[in-house]
Amino acid sequence: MTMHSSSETTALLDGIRAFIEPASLRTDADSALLYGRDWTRLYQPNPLAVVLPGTIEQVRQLVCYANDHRLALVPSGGRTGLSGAAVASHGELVVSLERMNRILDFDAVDRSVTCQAGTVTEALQNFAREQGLSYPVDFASRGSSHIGGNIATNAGGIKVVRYGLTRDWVTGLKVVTGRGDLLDLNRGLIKNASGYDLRHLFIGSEGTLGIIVEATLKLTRPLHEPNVMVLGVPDLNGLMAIYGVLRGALELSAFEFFSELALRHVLKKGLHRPFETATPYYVLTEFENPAGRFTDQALQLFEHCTEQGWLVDGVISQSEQQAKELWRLREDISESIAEHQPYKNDISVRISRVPALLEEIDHLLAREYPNFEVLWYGHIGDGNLHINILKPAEMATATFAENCGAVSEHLFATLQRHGGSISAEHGVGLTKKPYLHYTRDATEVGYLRALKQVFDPNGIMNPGKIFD
Ligand code: S2G
Ligand code: ZN
Repeated sequence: MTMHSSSETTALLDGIRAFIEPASLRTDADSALLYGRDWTRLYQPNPLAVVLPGTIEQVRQLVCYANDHRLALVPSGGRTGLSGAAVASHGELVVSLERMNRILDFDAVDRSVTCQAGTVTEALQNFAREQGLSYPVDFASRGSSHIGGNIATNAGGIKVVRYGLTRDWVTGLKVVTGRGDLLDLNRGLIKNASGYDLRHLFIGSEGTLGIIVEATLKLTRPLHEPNVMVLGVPDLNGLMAIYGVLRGALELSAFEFFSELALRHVLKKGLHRPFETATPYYVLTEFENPAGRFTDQALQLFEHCTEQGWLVDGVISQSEQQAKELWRLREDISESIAEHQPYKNDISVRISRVPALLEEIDHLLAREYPNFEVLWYGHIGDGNLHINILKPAEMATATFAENCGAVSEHLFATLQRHGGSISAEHGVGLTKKPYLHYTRDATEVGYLRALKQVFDPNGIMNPGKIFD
């Protein structure tokens, strides 16, 4: 896909105006900046224009038009992504689903909700709560992210240890393929053994196979009186030992960790320490505790882990308000460091490999990043680490990205030895594309390309994302 001359641009836009109302086609600079990028700040947004379809039929017309004119499309949700998958920097047409944001159907017997792709995640969570149920996939960007984008990246977040990922909650999907065909996949069925399940191809496809326009999602019962514990951990060795003890006795819904360095950035924003002691690492865990039935057990486990030297201090929430405040120590990390333009790693290994991996990369990062501030945090309970290197204020972004990219080669080679993934939940997009081979071998990438050819034969769907 190439950039367009001004006469080509005029002709292309006039063609779109034939089936999209003027107010839903934006060519102004502010819209280009707002809709032309996600939360990454490594790429200069430069879309041809931004179009906001209101119906599935308009989405289909856009895809057919794009095929006829070999016009690249970048599907756009809440643009909270961190790998550049929603970046339009080469004259692509951004297709924003934000106008298609309605909840269309709910069935209490099925415990199922159908919504348009542009539904904000938090709006769906609130709707489920109003029905006495829960949509349990949760993360800090819930107020901005769209369900369509959550599905396109198979979003994970903070409750994966109990509820799994977005993939586990999608029971139906309507997509417009890169050919312009509308597929109505699985239609909310629990069982459907009628051949390949194409739904699961689109989940995590990052807009490269087609555009998700509607989703049917399962709901579940809400957590009963969850309690939050934050534990002070002296070293990485104890982390997974604590996890093993707690998960064996309590119904955990979260097992997160973060370093003292990460905590200090959150504290700068006005939050308070969970307890007096400052420790190198912290665990934040959440467990169901109806009527305080498990409080004594949790305290006994706390004592046991303390006797083993795995933790040195801790606090258990005494109220819903305190639980929320403790969660902010973990959830506010990302926002509190954004000003430092962090180079983000989002890696995963099997849980059993976490201790060995932590040991190896701790040494690697200390050796390779002696002068950079490295923050550790993430969903350690499902094997997912977020390692963020903060850009020194005086260092140019390009120089910093080059330095970190070089270290990433070492990090991903280590990860490969542990059978891990270079991207646990943030997707590949643009930022992790150069490193895909550490996780998917050439044969497998060949199959990915073959599938892309089936669904998007003219290569108009989000070209350049995941692989070239
Ligand atoms: C998290 C949010 C994005 C980031 O905090 O779990 O997935 O900054 C992240 O890494
Ligand atoms: Zn995360």
